[in-house]
Amino acid sequence: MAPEFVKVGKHNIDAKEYLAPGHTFCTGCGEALAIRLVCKALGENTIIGMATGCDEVCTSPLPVTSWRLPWLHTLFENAAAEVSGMEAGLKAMMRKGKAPQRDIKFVAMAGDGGTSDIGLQSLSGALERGHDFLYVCWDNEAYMNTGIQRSSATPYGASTTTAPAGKLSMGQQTQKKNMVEICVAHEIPYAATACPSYPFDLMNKIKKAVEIKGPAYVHIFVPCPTGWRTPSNQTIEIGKLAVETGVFPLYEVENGRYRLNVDPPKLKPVEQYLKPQGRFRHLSPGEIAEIQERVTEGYAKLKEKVACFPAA
Ligand SMILES: Cc1ncc(C[n+]2csc(CCOP(=O)(O)OP(=O)(O)O)c2C)c(N)n1
Ligand code: SF4
Ligand SMILES: [Mg+2]
Repeated sequence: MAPEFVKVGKHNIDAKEYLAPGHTFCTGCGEALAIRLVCKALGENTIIGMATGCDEVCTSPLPVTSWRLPWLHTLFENAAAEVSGMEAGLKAMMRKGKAPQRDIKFVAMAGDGGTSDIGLQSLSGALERGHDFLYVCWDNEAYMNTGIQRSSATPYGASTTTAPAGKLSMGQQTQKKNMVEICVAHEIPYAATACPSYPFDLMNKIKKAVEIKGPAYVHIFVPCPTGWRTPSNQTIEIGKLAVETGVFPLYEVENGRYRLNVDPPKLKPVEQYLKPQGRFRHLSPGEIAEIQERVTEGYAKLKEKVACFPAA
């Protein structure tokens, strides 16, 4: 059946909801919103393999499920391996006439813990083998589902339950792992960042990523009111501040060529992003200045790449 669309400005959005109501995400969860938007961009003929995390636990409290797309839960370690197996297997069956010929979108999904720590090896393998699939990471910057433990995507200075701020520590002491650049280093055709505060940019990137032949990676920044200690009605605003301060730039890399999708004429001070969040509330002016310096430098480096290797 052909999908029905609703018109929002100049955008045609799939009218169907693929994430059914009744899930157990917290109020104001950025991850829930991102999943809903990603599924609208993917539409039918999609098969999803998903690692454990809030994405899985909140959508499939058996015997009920919120999934209206074919969906398989996998281990924490191997979402990319599972989906690459599905892609290779189903395509082989189609070649042998054992399955109907269809253009199927194969999508792996996992949180930042399942991506940048525990599933990194299987992601790297799938990218290197060149499977025709999309990998989506929900980055809420910690292991949220099990109680806000730090991951390698947790930013410097954030307080988590396993890197708590207190008299002896300022919270997370390492820098956030740059997953997009790790994926770009695999020379895949498409890698991008996105955030549900910019819903059309996010959906356009997902559509582009699944149309491109070969592996694609989209890293989605998802504010988490529970873990970041922010009011649940501030999720969209916090996502915008991350982009407007340069903390989380929106960009895409097509065959090694860079494009910035939102480039404010002047970045806002990073303090405007940090201050509303309880996880950063303990930071001293000196620590904030240190973070500012790093963000400014990181953004300048990204702009250099855009200038030296611009996307067409
Ligand atoms: C090998 C393994 N280790 C630990 C767990 C327990 N576990 C389940 S969900 C989760 C946290 C997931 O964090 P992340 O991938 O960032 O997703 P989020 O919940 O933050 O969305 C953990 C540690 C597990 N299921 N498997
Ligand atoms: S803990 Fe965070 S990511 Fe998980 S459901 Fe709640 S708000 Fe969403
Ligand atoms: Mg997480």
